[in-house]
Amino acid sequence: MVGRASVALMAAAATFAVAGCGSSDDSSSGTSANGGDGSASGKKITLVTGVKGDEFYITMACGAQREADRLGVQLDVQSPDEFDPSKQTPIVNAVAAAKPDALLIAPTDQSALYAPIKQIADAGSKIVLVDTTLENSDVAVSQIATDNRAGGKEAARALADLIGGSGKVLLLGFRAGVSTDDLRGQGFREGAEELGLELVGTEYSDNKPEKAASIVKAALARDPDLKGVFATNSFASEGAATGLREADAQDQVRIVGFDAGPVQVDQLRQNLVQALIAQQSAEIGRLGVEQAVNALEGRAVEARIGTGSTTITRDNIDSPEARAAMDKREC
Ligand code: T6T
Repeated sequence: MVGRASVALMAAAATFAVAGCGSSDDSSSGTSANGGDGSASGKKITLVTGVKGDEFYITMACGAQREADRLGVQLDVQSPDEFDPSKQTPIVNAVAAAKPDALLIAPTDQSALYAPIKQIADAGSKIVLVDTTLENSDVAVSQIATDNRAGGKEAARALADLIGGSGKVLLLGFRAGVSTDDLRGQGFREGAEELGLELVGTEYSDNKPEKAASIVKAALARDPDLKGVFATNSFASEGAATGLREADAQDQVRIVGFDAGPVQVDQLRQNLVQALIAQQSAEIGRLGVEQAVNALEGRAVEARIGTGSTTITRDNIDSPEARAAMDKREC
């Protein structure tokens, strides 16, 4: 049983080196560059992301790696094959055995990851929650995330603009019980209500573009006068655009998607998606390492840091702000 579990873990836990992430101020001197006493220098930090191959997390890991290089700490990045607590938990359990000095993690469920993370905190590692959070975040010294509720509200505003102020809209989430998704949905519902949009339903795509495409086609069959979709992450947005194209409804239904990875930006250029709410992915990773090092050096730590978002449309897609907010496939 143990053997089978560890083989599965090796297959699932993609440890990727973020080599080549170095910034212009790379430091290999091993001394702390943040004015601290350098006691964190050489310490080991592990970052566990939500899923492998997702440009949001790749970009976040790049920001974390640049900061780790700058501060002279070691960073190891691990990612499950799927955005699923049952895939992420064994990785966290293996990290516990390795006893890192600090763990940065994006929990894939608000409650299921609590116990696995707590065991690491109880063993003395500093925990920083990045991107997603836990219902009970007392295990963490710091948490850093986009203001997802505000982002969801902004999505409602952008969608209302695109559909002329009124009409039927669908909320297409990626997984209930994930803090980012729950908060984006909450903000969207609040915004839609304030603006008088008619919400016809909330559905979840399980982080699978194919499922998002089917959901959108079924929603159109139920409500042929559907006017808008808010897709709460990159995979939901990608699939929603595919679904509308397959239903030949891309001229009738407008999409606002969260995240701005390469596929989403292409879809925006092709007018298959009309607005993207982009996160400061690299900055979330950078702040995560910064706060972990502060904790390791006994310095003041910020319990909660909110990062902003940038709304990208075809009007500003080539602006420096929009380009800076786009996620990358590699560092
Ligand atoms: O939207 C991001 C992230 O913020 C969310 O928690 C999970 O999905 C993404 O990684 C995008 O795919």
